Amino acid sequence: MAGETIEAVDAREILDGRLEPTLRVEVVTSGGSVGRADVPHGRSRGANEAVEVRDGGERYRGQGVSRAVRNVTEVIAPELSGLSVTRQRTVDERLVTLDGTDDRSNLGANALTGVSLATLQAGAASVGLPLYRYVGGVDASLLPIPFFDMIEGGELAESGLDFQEHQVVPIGTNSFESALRKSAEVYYELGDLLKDEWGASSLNVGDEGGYTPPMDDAHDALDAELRAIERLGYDDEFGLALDAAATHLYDLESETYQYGGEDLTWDELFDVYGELAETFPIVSIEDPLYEEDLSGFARLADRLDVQIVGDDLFATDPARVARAVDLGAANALLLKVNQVGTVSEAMDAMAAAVDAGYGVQVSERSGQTPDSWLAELTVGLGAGQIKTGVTRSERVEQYNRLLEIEAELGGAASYPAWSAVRGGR
Ligand code: 2PG
Ligand code: MG
Repeated sequence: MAGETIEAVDAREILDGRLEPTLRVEVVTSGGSVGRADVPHGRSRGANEAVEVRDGGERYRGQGVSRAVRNVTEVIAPELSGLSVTRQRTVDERLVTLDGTDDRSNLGANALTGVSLATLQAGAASVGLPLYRYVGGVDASLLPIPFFDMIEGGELAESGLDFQEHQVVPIGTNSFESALRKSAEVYYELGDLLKDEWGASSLNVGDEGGYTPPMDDAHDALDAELRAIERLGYDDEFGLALDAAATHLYDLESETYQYGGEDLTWDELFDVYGELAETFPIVSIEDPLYEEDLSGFARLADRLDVQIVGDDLFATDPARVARAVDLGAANALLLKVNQVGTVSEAMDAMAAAVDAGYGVQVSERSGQTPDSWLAELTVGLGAGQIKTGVTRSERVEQYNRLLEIEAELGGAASYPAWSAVRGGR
């Protein structure tokens, strides 16, 4: 049976969870199958990410995406018409060629990401499979360990904390359902504790639905999380983690990190991580250093027995992953499709990481919608780790979809041991 071909590609401007414009792209096939995808948008972005096209001007303070929409409907759509919808790589290569730039700034990483993901969805629909099974085949059964950003700082909140995310990680349960339930209980308990000790304004949430207590020391955030876990008797089932997002703490001129009201050298910042890792049950640190310090990432991965995740470091770019892997920089990849622009390139970045024995954590952006392709893709790729915030519907829908997938899989579903999926093992 000949597969279905792409008949139409459409796009519209919609708003994400921060009420900021983004694209919703729809691919329709010759057989009437429909694939739809919403494009995520980051705030704490790295310099090596593929570039979005935004309108500028006054509309939506310059953030409108009508130009990117036209790039989809007028430039991309006619070129994809007639291609087999299940030939994802052919479609993605066509998108990259059509754009013609290294940083995707011509048609826009937002336009490319939407078309690439909507093609993936339409491909899955055309063969009657859920996305996770279409991507992962009959073997797709590994649920991810979720990283919950329960206390926010950095670019994503006004708490006063330097690090961006202080995460709680259920590494000792035996199903996704119990991991989610126990994490939710920790979230309630943490809310009570923060309200008592740091005031009711702590309960205001940041971009990813985590609390924003008026703290300025990571010790306080991690300590509150740990005590909430202990009060519930879950000590053996949780670890803690950080996204330092240190690119945003780094001052290029003085070559120091602005942390705790001081300018820290690499060695001083390293001591901060060393001390935190000794004091708290930290299992993973994302972007502990700024995005170009590859040798620093290698030294940290060597010296600390925790997972070191590269976000801005890799920007989901297969070439950057290959270069870093050669040096032993970090030991896990944060995978964000829109950092690179197409699903195939993100898969190439993952393959390079997995080949080197690195862990892989599939990640949201701080701006997204309830479209749950992220949950599907994570299971399809068998990554074993996901990061998608805490509360707010655009995050909770990912968890709800993962619950459904686990139930659909029944006895075939597996929830990983941390030791089996972590980087740096
Ligand atoms: C990060 C992300 C998501 P943003 O730094 O990891 O948590 O932030 O999407 O704003 O880049
Ligand atoms: Mg990050």
